[in-house]
Amino acid sequence: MNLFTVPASGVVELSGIWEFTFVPEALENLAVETVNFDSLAAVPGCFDLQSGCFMKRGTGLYRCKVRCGGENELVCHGLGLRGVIYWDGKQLASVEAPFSQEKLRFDAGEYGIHQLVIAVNNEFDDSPGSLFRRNYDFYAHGGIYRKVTMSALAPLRLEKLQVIPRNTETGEVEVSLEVSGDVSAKEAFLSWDEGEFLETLKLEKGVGKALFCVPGHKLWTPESPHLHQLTVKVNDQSFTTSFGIRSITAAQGKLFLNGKELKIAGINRHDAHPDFGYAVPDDIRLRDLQMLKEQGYNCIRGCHYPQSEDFLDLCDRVGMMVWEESLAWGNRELSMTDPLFKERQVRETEKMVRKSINHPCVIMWGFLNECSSDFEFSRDLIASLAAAIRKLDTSRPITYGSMFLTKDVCLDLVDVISFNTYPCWYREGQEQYFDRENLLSHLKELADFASAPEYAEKPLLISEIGAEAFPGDHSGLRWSEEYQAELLCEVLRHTLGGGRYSGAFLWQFCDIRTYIGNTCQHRPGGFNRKGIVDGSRRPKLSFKETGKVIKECLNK
Ligand code: ADA
Repeated sequence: MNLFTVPASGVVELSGIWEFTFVPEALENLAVETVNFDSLAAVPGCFDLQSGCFMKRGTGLYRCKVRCGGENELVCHGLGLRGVIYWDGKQLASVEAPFSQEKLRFDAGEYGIHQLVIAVNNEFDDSPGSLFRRNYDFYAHGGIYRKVTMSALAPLRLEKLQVIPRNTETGEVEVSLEVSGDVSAKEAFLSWDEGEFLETLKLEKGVGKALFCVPGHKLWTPESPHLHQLTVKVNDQSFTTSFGIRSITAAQGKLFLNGKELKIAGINRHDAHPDFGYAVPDDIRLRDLQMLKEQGYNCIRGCHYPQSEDFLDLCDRVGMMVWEESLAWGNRELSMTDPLFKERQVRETEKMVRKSINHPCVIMWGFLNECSSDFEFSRDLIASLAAAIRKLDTSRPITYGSMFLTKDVCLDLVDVISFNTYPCWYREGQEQYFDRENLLSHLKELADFASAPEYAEKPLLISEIGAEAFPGDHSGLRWSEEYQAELLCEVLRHTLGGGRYSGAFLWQFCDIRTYIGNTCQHRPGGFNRKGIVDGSRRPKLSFKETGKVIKECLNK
């Protein structure tokens, strides 16, 4: 059994091989004390990729030992589909939302060796309030997707340390600090980029907010992703965050990054891998980003759930912009009008914004991918999510991927119009070869629609578009690498080449595991094969071909 020790200060990652067992029962029926841990599993990891419980639904129980005592904080950076955390056999907390970062503070008891059990269940919840329904077109894995960390709580607890860039010319940023516990300190001391603690922030009951100019500031851009660091010291405790100075705005029908028009050469990326599920190692994430950067891609849509902090750190550092969105997929009236669904959507969307607000790579917030935005009944939830985000952050535009295109009745509620559309794939008849005219007339129809006075001020993006391709099929027909490459290249030429569009997010980076037989069409072998690389990241023709077009269009 792994034994981890929580240090006196700092954080310990509980990553490694834990004791494990799989049981077919649901979480409610579990008696953890009688469970026989007869196997091993990796944390992070998806248990339903392991032999023994491969592709099975039920509960995976993970156990490790932790040496610590007193008040502690445990952060579970994301699991799925739901979990319960036990400390020395007693239930501490439950995790309701997949991919969501859950923080819990608790009294670990006397200093010594304790037992931590995390029970993770991957059975489907078909109720209207469910966040991960069985018809979603990405596999509902069971496992501890992301790292689990622990730290000992000091007398002063950090609740919030936010840095929002306000002026790219002067390097002005807005710093918000909130601490709890011993809140007697009247000020916090600030140090930029490991310099001296020269500036102070007034605190009242542990809360303070003020504007500062970052000395010698440099802008964050995808080409030169400069990061700054802020350390705040309160009493003898200090807290550090990195941030970037850049602005992102939507105006006059365009997107602007640091005041310059921005064209999005984007791609949708599931943080998934056939061998690791959603527990994608950082090494692979970094290679994915490097591959995309080399082809000139500048933005990822993190479909369709909040991204891990580790991934966003990588994007900050390599200079890859991100559209981050909360978890949802194709939700219809039953969910869209369900009070529990709304409560969860608002809570999880707010959590995402708080988690990611300091990351300069995140340039847009999204939610509710392909919901029923063609009906008035969806307006309440969409408006509530937009309002919840704007309350926390007004420095980034808001959008959602609409599949209802010209029939959408909610586009006025967001800042950017984003269309998910599949011309030459789902929409038309059964043309065997790529029909360029068909694609272009469809893109033109959407652009004309978005040029009407009520939408003309909002930037227009294609947020999904694509075609499946079997690696090795060079027939030139549908499902071939050529067909996919021709379609995607034409989309980029059109959306990056001037005109109404601010660019496109192709669907998608890599082939992903989904289901063979559910409501989704055409998923041979249980994979969505619209990737420009396959699941193992082997490039298809479109990978390099789209890269050439991006470089031509963006003059790289
Ligand atoms: C939708 C959806 C994606 C994926 C895609 C497809 O637009 O948003 O998640 O399922 O279609 O491949 O059909």
